[in-house]
Amino acid sequence: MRIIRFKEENNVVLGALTDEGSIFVLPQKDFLELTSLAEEKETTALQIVEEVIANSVPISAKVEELQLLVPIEAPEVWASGVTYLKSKEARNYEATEGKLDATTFYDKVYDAERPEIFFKSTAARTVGPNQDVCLRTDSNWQIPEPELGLVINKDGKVLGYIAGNDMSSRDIEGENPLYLPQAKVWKNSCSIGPAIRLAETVENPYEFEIKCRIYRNEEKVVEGSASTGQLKRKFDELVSYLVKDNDIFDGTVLLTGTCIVPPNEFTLADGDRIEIEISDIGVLNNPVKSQSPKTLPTA
Ligand code: DO4
Ligand code: MG
Repeated sequence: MRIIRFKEENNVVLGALTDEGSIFVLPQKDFLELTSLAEEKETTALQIVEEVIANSVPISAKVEELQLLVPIEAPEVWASGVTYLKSKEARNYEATEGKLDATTFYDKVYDAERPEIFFKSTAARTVGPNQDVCLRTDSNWQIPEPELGLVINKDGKVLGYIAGNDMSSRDIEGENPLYLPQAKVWKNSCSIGPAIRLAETVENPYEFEIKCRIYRNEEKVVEGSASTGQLKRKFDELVSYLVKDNDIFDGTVLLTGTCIVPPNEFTLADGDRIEIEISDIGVLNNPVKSQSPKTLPTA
C-alpha cells in the first residue's frame, strides 16, 4: 500500500494507491495526520487505510493521469554517504582525479563505525514528481544519485519508504571534502516521490530494486540498477546516528546513499529527464533545468 498526494482542481488530495493500481481518497490532509491518527488509535496506518477502502469506491483516474505532488513536505531531508561500495569507488575517483591507488577519507568512512550523515535539503528546496531539478551554474560535472529514502518520525521510527534523488556536483565534491554542502545543496537539488510505501507493508527493506534512467532528447543515455541488499550498513544504524543528540521533526526523510553512478564522462544537461524507479514504490520522474547566474546587488 502506498500513499500519494495529488492536485484535483484547486484542492490537494491525499490518496491510497493499492498494489493493483486503484486509488482511494483518504480523509486526512497529509501523511503525518494519517500516521498520527494510527498512533493515537493504537493501530497502523495500513488498517486505517483498509477501513477507508472497505467503505468507499476508487476514483476513476489512473495514477499516470494525476497531477502528483510531493507525497510529504519533509521539513528536512538528511542523507547518508558512502554506504555502498560503488559510491566509495566513485568518490575516490573524483577526489584523486582517477588515481585510484591512494587511500582516501572515503575508504575510511566506508569502514568506520560512524556513518557519513549530512544535511541535504529543506522543504523549500525539495521537489516532487515531474518538477524540475536544477543544475548549478558553477559545476561541469553533475549527476543524480538515486537513493531509497526512509520517512521517519521524530523518534526515528520508520513510517515509510520513498524514492529520492540526491543531486550532486562531482567536481565540487572532488575538489575538497569541505565543499560537500555546496556539492549537495542548492535550489531544487533534491527530489522525493512519487509515493510513500507504508513501512508495515514491506517484508524486507533490503530487497528494494533501484533503477535509474536518464534521457536526452527522449533517447536513453544512462541506465543503471542496484539493490538495497548491497548496502554496507543497516537502516536502523543510519537512523540511530541521525537522531543521536539531535532533535528531528516528524516526516523527516533520510536518504540512504547511492549505488548507481553514471559513467565518469557523463554530466547532466539542461533538458535531460531523470527516472528513478524503486520496486513497490514507483517511478520518480524529473526534468533537468539549468539556472541563470544570479546578479548580486551592488553595495
Ligand atoms: O561523501 C559524499 C556523499 C556521498 C553520497 O551522497 C552517497 O554515497 O550517496
Ligand atoms: Mg548520495
